[in-house]
Amino acid sequence: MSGVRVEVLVDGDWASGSLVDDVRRGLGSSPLRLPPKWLYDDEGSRLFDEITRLPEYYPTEAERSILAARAADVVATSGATTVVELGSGTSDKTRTLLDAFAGAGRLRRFVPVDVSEQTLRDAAEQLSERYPGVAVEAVVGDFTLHLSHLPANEPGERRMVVFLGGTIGNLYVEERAAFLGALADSLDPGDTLLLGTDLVKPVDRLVAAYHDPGGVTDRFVRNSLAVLNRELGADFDLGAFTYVPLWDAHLERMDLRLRAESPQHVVVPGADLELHLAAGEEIQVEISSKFRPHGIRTELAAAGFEVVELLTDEPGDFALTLARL
Ligand code: AVJ
Repeated sequence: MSGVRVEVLVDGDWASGSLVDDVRRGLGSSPLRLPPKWLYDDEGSRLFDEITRLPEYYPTEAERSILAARAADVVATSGATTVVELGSGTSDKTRTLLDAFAGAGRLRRFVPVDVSEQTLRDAAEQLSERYPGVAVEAVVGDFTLHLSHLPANEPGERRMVVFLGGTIGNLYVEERAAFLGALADSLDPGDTLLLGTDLVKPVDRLVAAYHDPGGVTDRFVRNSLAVLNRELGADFDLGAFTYVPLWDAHLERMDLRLRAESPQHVVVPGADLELHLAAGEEIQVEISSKFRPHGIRTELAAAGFEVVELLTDEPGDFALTLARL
């Protein structure tokens, strides 16, 4: 018998429901923006995977190196027996952490949470085989909406929520506060959060990480328009836009945009929307916030978390923070 259980909290159709609301809200007002969640259809997920292997894109390797060096330590300090992973995807990097848990004989349950049902099911089966005796309770859901559905602690046990890759940087500062607050509400005292955040660094390296010469990141960001064409019957001309990766020095975030090079008239029938873009007008497709240790501590403290360990890789490019409620 397989030790996998899957709970489905979102509609099986990837783009159903909130895509329309998100597009109405984001493209129905100015400045124009699209939530980054919609970058990850099958093609987007494939392109993102390619990004993580680009030499310029340092965060994946940096985070992996911290996990490789410190996972055993994190496991011991957390005292957790359940690991919940938000936005788990293939749970690739998480294996290092789960191996350390399993090696310490501590892992009872793994709860991967992701919106991509098929990726999640495949990962859950593989993980269940790799860790026999561990209950894999996958949740197909949106981690910004479904935190209250996480499985409860058994008496005397603790959970650790892991949120890796720097994905929290996709959220605006007020969204981050709401997310961390909701997470704190769904956890018990003693539960921990392991949070990956990319760190502020010289602008040339930041921009290079989002502007690879082979144009993979360009295709990834541009794919958002292809998603709207396919899912909502829109008629965006993908070639009429230029990819613009900006470093916003004031807000300390990468700001990834698509700029219309000439006036564009676009219809989005599925969202009952008509757009008139002026030449030079931009759509913000993703932000990727960069952090400083002090800011990480402050934002976590505001939600009620206390930082236990703030670990960085050797060059100080990326941070993994273990915080306890
Ligand atoms: C998956 C959100 C962490 O912000 O670096 C990479 C996404 N976008 N290149 C990031 C991304 C363009 C990535 N996160």
